[in-house]
Amino acid sequence: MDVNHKKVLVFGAGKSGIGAAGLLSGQGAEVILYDGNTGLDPEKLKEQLGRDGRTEVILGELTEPVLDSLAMAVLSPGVPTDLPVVQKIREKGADVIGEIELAYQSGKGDVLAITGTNGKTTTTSLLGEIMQKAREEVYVVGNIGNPYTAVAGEMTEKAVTVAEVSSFQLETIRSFRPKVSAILNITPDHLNRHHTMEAYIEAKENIAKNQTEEDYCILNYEDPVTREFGKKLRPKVLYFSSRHRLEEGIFLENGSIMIRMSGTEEVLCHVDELQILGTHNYENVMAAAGMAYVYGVPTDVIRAGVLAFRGVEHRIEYVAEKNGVVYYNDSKGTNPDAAIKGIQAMNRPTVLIGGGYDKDSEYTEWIRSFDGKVKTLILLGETKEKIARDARACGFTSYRFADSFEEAVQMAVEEALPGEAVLLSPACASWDMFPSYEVRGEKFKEIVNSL
Ligand code: UMA
Repeated sequence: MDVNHKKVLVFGAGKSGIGAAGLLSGQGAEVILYDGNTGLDPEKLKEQLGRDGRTEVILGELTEPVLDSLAMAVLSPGVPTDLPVVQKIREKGADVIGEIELAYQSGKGDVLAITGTNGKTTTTSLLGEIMQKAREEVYVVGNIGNPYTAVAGEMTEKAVTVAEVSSFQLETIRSFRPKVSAILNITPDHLNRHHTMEAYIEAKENIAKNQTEEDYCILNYEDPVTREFGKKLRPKVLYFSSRHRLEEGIFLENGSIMIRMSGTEEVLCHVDELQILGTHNYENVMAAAGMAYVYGVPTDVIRAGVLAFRGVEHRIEYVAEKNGVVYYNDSKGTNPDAAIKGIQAMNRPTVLIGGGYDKDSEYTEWIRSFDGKVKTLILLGETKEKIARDARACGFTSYRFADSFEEAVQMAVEEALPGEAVLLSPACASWDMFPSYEVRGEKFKEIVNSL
């Protein structure tokens, strides 16, 4: 849409909203930055908006005259699409899109996009590093923490955008069409927002909805949902597998990552050469490598990127060893499935810190994965009672409750003996206590480093 001289509402004054407001303002729109939280500081928001002094900031309620004046609304990822006020904006005839769609419409060049319940950030970072070795103009954006709208305005035709896209962001796309997409896996998450598993899967699968026969979609052969999805797709499909030798695709065989396509077979690397551990990470490597490969990056460049990659902050991150206890920060374990990977990576008795924002998750599989490794579970946040109930049902009673994050870490410090580990891997989002999992992880590291 040509937004010049049109009133556009940017819904949500977080990172995405600030990025979107700047982009729209540059395109001549009359921007209103809106946020439901009246506790925000309008002066600080104006500062964040920078050079643009024209954007109006509204906090709290939206009045009828404002609603009537809108030509378009751009939703931040965290804004549910079924909010009554969003419904109302639609009914009044304004175009409602998401921040990713706005950026896509405004950006240039090719997009390589990654979604999935777990592994998105690792795969996106790795693909970003590979692309930086292969191309001159590379942007790494999206759910990873850098809003796509913040850079869309500066792109040239040579740009390659590597985007991590969440189900929230994919719910509101319209023309977004990646040249190469990937769905890493789909397991239950964010069910309080999407309501049903079907709606969550549908949002994820949106990543490929505008792709054509010229494009590629990289899918996990070992995930029943994504394997099935590949059978009905318009774009070309390339599977990756950690368990099967594939006719065509990228797979793990005797510890080697193999690429097999168009009658040729190459060894990319051996997993012992990698700096990241665990089958879930080998899957992330295969997905990123597969994306780069079908995009035309030479195998030796992919190999160099993969071997140099050191992993992602807040993901089973080693923090420090204090008094013989090793501390790991897995704040990015924001759902039970991700947190299971955290436990699996532990090789010593572990004091685990869990609990947080309630996303309607089930915790029994996570508790079953403890496999005798978890000595004590320290619980906090909105979900603590619910997790304790699930733990009792699984016969695990070695848990304690903490009232604050600081208290939880302190309890873990007291419980852990030399030779043991403390792992922050909450299986829940951070939003009941922190603005993001990054802030939670930073806080953990700060406390541990000050011990
Ligand atoms: N808001 C309202 N009304 C609502 C909901 C939110 O006014 O009903 C306002 C809030 O008061 C707040 C603002 O919206 O001021 C926040 O918007 P946001 O939640 O979209 O946050 P951003 O800072 O824009 O961050 C978003 C993503 N956040 C979410 O999806 C919740 C970030 O992903 C992303 O990095 C960023 O855009 C840049 O693209 C974070 C995330 O937790 C890391 N993602 C989830 C996940 O990975 O599981 C999906």
